[in-house]
Amino acid sequence: MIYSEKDKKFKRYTVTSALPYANGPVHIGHLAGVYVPADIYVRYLRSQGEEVMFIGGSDEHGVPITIKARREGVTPQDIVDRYHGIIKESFKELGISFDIYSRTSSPEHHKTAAEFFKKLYEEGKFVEKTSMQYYDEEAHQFLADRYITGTCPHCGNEHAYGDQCEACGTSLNATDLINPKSALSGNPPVMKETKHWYLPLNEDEPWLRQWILEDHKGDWKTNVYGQCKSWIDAGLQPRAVTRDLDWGVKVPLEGTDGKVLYVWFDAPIGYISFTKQLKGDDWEKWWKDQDTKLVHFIGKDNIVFHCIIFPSMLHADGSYILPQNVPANEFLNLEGDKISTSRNWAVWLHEYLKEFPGKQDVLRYTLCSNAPETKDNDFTWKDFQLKNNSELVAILGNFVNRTLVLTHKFYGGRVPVAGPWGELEQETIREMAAIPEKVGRSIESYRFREALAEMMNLARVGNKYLTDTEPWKLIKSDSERTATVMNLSLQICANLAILCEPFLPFTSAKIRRMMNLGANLRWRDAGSAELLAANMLMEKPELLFEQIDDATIEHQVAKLLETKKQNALNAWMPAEVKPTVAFEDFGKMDIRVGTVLECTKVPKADKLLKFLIEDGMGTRTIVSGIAKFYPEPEKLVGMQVCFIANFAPRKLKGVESQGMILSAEDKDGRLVLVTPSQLVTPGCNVG
Ligand code: B3M
Ligand code: ZN
Repeated sequence: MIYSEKDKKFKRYTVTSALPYANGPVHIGHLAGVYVPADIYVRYLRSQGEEVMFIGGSDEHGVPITIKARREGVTPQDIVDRYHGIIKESFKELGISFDIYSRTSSPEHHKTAAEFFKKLYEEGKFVEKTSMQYYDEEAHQFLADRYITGTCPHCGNEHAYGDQCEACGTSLNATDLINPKSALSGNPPVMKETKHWYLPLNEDEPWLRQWILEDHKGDWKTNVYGQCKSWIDAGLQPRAVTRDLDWGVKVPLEGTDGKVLYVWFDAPIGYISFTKQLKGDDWEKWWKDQDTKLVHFIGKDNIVFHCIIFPSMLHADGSYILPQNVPANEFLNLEGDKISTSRNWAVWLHEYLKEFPGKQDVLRYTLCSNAPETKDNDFTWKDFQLKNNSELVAILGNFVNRTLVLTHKFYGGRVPVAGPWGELEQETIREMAAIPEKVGRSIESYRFREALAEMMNLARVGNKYLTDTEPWKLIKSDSERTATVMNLSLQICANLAILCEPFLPFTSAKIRRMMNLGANLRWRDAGSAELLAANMLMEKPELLFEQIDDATIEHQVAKLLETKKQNALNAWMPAEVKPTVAFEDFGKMDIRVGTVLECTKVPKADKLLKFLIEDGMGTRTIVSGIAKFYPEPEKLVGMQVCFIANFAPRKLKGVESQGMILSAEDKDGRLVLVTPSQLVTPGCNVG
């Protein structure tokens, strides 16, 4: 029974999840924002016996993919083949239960997207416009925004892109950039005329206003509704749906070589073309029947595309339904910092799966309970450990395990016959019976954190019941009542198997296996205390969850710290040049070359090396703080170094140092001795 749809009962559900760009693997931000909630939703609907189709796939077009390919010296197809494979496999392993996971580089998709465009073109739904755009004369190519760099007019950053300055976050037009340069040839681009097709969104404003701001007031999430409202209130502009680029769906018109559909035009059509791949001739009812409920799961950066542009495309065609809801989440941060692919600041799904085998549900649980539903949220490894140890292990795992262990101990694994329910049992059953509807209502309103917490409450009810009745003691005094207690506890376990399935499918399958439940128990059965017949045999219990220890967590945190260090190195810049000095001032420094005669560690000083230097006039002792970088000082003997010969002598750890040896400090803080490129006479001057 669907709990929330008072006005309309839908016959079937088309559920889509944003198509990740195939230019990198999937990380926890994608999962928490889109795929985990979408999967919970569809698993729940299936358990409700609803007819559901869950669509996913890779978005394989767009400029970032062509740029990455160029950088690596491979084709865009190579890039998307690589990441499509990784993404598809890792989703599957996490139990994201797509009915199809396809890709937009497939011929079927190209055909569907081209036909969609063609139809709108033939019906005069586009506006044709010529405009001046940047062109690279050496590469013979129009330049997409990302292919132009230049100086940001707002902050002066010299590496701003044609669509955005990443230093100050301002969104730009390519023509705003000062000193624009082509990323292809490095040359300044020229302006050249080009023709494109535009979707006249300005004409869609009245019906969009009615449909989103009136009809869906109160049922779309406030973040989604708010973004749409500010777009519409600001006035919608015609939007180009073609680009000068050679990677993408070719514009299906004569004389349009070198033009493709804009990636945001073709990608959402992917939802439709994948449906055709999956359903064949039967595809239309999933997109054109008013009794189908269409729901798009996306991240917040995709709101305008799914709430305004794609609906306008569907509306222009005229034969499609529009989404009933577009539940978009905010962003998930990682350890207090924005997740970033380019800075490698992420927990990558495929790596997690390798490092935490069998722990898919722990990640699903953590991401759902922490999902950024109403505001940005933070993932920390400490919290991951806490959620596992004090919730999954201590509450859910503990209840199911205690129940099954006692059943084996007392009854050889068979469900005991219950006597009449007492007052405590009736109260417990009442609490249990109320939970499925609470969980269902929350899921249907896209409040997945709340839904998960309600599901866990059932395990809490179970634990409390065991604590109140203490069957491990009761068995000595009242075996009949103990049988009742154990029967009801087992019934609660069976209920948990049903209710946890959308969130924790692997755990649900494990409970079902241990309890011989089979797959036919569905949502409609939940809430009942008669799911298990007396004498049914339970398998030997295994732990549902294991403790995660501090060392495991520390290892993950250390990995992130290493990334931070690497990023700092990558961001390294030479120090600013000091104020000018006069030639005479430089001449005051007496820099010379000397040959190392002896080199030893200074006792009780980890940083210091003591050099004995042949300086042409005799020998001198110099102490230098580079011991950490030269662990075998004896190997320096015979080498020539540069030193300041007129440096005032000073005592270091009891040794008098008569000069200063020159070394270069590299970006990682390493000190490296400066040495002449050929052997020279000791004592000669450097200048
Ligand atoms: N490829 C954008 C993104 O990952 C995107 C979604 C397409 S959904 C049709 O942010
Ligand atoms: Zn800027």
